[in-house]
Amino acid sequence: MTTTTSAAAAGTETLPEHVRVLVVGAGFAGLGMAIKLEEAGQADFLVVDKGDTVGGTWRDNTYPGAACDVPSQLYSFSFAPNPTWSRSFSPQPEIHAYLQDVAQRAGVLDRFRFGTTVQDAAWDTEDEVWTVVTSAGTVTADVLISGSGGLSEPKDPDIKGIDGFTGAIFHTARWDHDVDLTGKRVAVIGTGASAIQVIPEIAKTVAHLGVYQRTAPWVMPRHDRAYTGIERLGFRYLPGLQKIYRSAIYWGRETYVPGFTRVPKILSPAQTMALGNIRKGISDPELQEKVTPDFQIGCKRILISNTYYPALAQDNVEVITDGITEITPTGIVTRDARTNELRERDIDVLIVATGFFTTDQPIAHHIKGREGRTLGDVWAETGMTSYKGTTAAGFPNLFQIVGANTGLGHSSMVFMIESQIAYILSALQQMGERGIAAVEPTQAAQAAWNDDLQRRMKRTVWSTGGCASWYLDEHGRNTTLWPRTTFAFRGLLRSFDIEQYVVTTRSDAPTRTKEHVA
Ligand code: N01
Repeated sequence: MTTTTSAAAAGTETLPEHVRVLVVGAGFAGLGMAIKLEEAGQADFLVVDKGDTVGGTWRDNTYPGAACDVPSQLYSFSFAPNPTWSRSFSPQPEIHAYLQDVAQRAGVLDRFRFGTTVQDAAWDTEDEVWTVVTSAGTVTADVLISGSGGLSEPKDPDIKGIDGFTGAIFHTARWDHDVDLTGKRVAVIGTGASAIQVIPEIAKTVAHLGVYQRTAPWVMPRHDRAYTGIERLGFRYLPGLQKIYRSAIYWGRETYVPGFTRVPKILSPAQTMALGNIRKGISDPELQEKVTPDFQIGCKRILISNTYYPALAQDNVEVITDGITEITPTGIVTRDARTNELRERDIDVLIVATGFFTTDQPIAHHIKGREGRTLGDVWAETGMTSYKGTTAAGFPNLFQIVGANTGLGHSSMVFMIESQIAYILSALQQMGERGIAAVEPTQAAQAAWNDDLQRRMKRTVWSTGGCASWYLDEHGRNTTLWPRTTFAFRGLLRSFDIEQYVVTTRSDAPTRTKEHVA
């Protein structure tokens, strides 16, 4: 094995030869992991990220109107409350600033390497380390933690002619701030969470906005407001106050779980409220009908906005539901489903709000396990699967934060992330105490975990609600969402269940023994 060089001691921009723990990604997951490693006295870690600051998706998504649709009292680290949130639902710049501030205060940034992209990671069965090739050099690590998440790689639509478009074109997650949209003819493809935030903002200044809607989303009112001066004083000087807000939001959101997972009828009042939101924002019956979804609420992510429908009702905005057949160098061609007639609309700027690679995480294609196959190869056969959303059979000492079936439609991903961090820390602690070189879940444990998940999926609204969504993979399996309460997830990941793992022990002697602890 290569000699261990403490990354903590390195403190330079070059990569050390070896670290105990390499973390990929500096979003909520990677940053939270780094802070908790530091707190646990496991300082020999390195975090690499392709961007130039911490923040992950909150660094990359800078489109106008970007904001969180989970209140920040809950969508923040439990160990780092922020008394300065300006509103109940924070805008993206505040969340990004919060993460930068948390990182600064934790004193961990000396072990972050920005502008460093992971190109390939392969498990070395002989030395029992990950060999990770990055754009800044190669590093080996005993443990590899992927915190790259499901929203890191934007997905462009595969539409004929799109590459030949000669105007400005960009994805919402890679907003081009150099393009001035004032007075321009702009098209937005997609009507998901990102689109409904950006549309009201740009509709204010563009000459014409074409909203290309393939599926109408359910959009509920957004109960967003600025915090009062008294509340902000309270957050600063009454430490318990933020905890009370956080708990109230947390438990309020947990009450949605049975509606999503067992009895979708419970969501009917939400559907009525969303229909009311359409009628409040749009008076034209034809437009109301166009934007009314034809599936059960909850089947796709429920969106929240008070400004989306009024924006669609503006004179300079057109909702286009005809399917796109082609993009020409200067416009978008659609086909009228009834008359079969083609129509081209000229545009200056094309904004794609078409989401991310969620069921086929790009990093999986760069991680090679014990048998030399990538996680992506394995998932191509099995769908995205893992044990507890965190570890994978055949991939020793690989931990994924926000892995398979850890996503939420109703609450804060930061809660799930902190649950996984605790599990990983417990694993590292047990590995250290017992002289364990490598752990990987047994095939049986992983299969049982996934069978249980898929059995639970059958009656969820995500499977029965009559929609196609990014929650489902190409085989129709839901490999993205967690179908239980978030506290159940936390309980299951409270401590590392080593009996479900194949363990390679490391003795002082050079020989190592493989044992199945169960
Ligand atoms: O992406 P999406 P997003 N032709 O996949 C359409 C998080 N997020 O970036 O529904 C035409 O939801 C597609 O149509 P359809 C959050 O987790 C959070 O908006 O598939 N249209 C859909 O309308 C969210 O769920 C916040 O028929 C095409 C849209 O593009 C996730 O990010 C804010 C198409 C994609 O919607 C992703 O949201 C923003 C094609 N070829 C985002 N391909 C918070 O506030 C796709 N579409 C926390």
